[in-house]
Amino acid sequence: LQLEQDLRMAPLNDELWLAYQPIVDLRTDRRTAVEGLLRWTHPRYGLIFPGEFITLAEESDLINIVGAHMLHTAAREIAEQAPDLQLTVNLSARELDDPWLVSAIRNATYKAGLTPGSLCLEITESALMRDPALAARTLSSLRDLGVRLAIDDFGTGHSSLAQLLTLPLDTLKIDRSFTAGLGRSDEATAIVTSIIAMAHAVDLTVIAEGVEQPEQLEILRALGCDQAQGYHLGRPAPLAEL
Ligand code: G
Ligand code: G
Ligand code: MN
Ligand code: NA
Repeated sequence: LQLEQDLRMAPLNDELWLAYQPIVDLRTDRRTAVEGLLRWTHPRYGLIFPGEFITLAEESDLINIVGAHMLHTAAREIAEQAPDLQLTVNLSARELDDPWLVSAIRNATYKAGLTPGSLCLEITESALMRDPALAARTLSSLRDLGVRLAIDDFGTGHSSLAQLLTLPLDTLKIDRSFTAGLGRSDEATAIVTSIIAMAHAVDLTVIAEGVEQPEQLEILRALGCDQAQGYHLGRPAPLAEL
């Protein structure tokens, strides 16, 4: 409860900041985007990762406060320091269900001077499947605004693939558990191969997450994966360090 109160004050106390992780195009070997990831420097406990506070924030409207702050900060930093890079940010289920989401995104990009086309929103399968009809409407409005939409951690949910593919998505991010098995497990390699084929058949861009080894990158390249992200390509860091 104390942590929740601290988190509520964190944006006002300037304790939240963003680490950015590069996403690399496998055809050009160039960095095309960065994923913004929240960090909290707590005055007493030091650096806290989102794994330890996002779930707490999602239990209340706190996630909307934290998410809005995150979006404004990221949009401003990218517009000012790296306008050629795409920015991708994570949305939790509660943010997706917020009736003000579309106008909040419109305002944040406008205020920062970031074209909506430079922003991609990552949403997990489970967040999309909480209320698929509502998700479909929200995604269409976001699409109309010009932002890009990605499905995050793909392969970990239990959603109906047919239903997912009816949504207006641009990108599919293969969960790092599959990337980890590349070259080691025939099963993982087969799954990644078929995810890429399926995604390309419906014109989705594919990003492999969690690339830690050069061998994994070479396999992904050979399989025709479009982009990759992971410690081998760059760890999350403040924008100035990238
Ligand atoms: O950076 P790290 O690996 O600790 O992130 C852990 C999880 O927290 C990831 O699943 C990531 O999607 C999530 N996360 C990071 N930043 C944000 C954010 O700004 N909003 C939301 N909703 N989730 C985030
Ligand atoms: O759930 P989501 O995909 O948004 O989570 C992103 C998180 O994955 C980031 O917090 C980042 O720290 C973590 N991450 C990024 N690259 C790697 C990697 O190569 N290996 C592992 N284990 N985690 C990674
Ligand atoms: Mn993500
Ligand atoms: Na992910």
